Amino acid sequence: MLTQEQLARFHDQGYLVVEDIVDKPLVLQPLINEYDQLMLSLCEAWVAEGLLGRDVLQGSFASRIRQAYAAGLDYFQPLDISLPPGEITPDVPFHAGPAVFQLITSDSLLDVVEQLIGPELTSNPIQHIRIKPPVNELSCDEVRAHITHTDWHQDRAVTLNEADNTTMVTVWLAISDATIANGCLQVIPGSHRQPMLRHCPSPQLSIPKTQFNVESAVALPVRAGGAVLFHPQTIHGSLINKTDDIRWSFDLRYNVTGQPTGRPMFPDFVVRSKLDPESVTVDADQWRAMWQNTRTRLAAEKPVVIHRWPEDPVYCA
Ligand SMILES: O=C(O)CCC(=O)C(=O)O
Ligand SMILES: [Fe+2]
Repeated sequence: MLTQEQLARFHDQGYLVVEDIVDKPLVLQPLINEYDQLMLSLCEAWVAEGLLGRDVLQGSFASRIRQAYAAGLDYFQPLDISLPPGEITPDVPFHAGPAVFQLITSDSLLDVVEQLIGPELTSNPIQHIRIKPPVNELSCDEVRAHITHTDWHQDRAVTLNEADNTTMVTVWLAISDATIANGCLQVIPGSHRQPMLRHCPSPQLSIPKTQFNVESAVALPVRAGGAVLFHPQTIHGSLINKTDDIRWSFDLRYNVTGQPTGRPMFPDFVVRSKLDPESVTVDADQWRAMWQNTRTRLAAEKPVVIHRWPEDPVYCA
């Protein structure tokens, strides 16, 4: 639970670092184990196809990630906890496993989120895994925000405009210790007080640095099992991973139940409710089925659009 002082700091600054927000043996370790198995099976398939050498099967989780990246294999989408934007195929991989469900619905985490936005809580479908290899192993044209550093943006801008007034919070959870050296999050304190700024769509969704005072940025190291919580208008990004190990985080979001999620084509679900406790989804299989059904439906529909920002050659120059 947060102290009054922490709550006041969140509302004043637009962010808060909370160490040990989830239980290590009960929540973090099962998650790490689940991903270890998943990455091993991906690598086994790639070995069988001749895309990776057998030695990858002896290595660690981190070395498998790095070897997959080096071989040009996409480890990201099969590990991600969302469908991708754009064209959805009936077999596009994603991961909605039981340990991830346990994380999203973890009581200690929801207790904190409840203190920030109240007891009617929905898991917002804008949620990702980010496993960042060392920058010196990335190809020089790598721009993807789930692989390299993330440019400055507000999370409000990754929703459709239906959610412009939705009360929501982002929970950025460190799975490995996040440090200044390996690419922790950085924020602009107090920036949640301004409205959403215009964003540019490429090479990553971002706010031009001319639009805010980048000098006031604060880097937010946090240990594994801890989180950075922030407001949807807080300007943030992440640093480059300058170490020789991976940097691993999840970003989850919650909104007040009944308000638009900003990604209506993807499934949300109630994680906590005082008004209607029966409405809470408690079954991990049911949650996975929601995503599977969504994939089937979207495979027959137009490509998924996740933001509203056109390229503007003057503003975005
Ligand atoms: O981890 C990162 O690189 C950035 C994550 C982010 O933008 C978010 O959690 O909203
Ligand atoms: Fe973000």
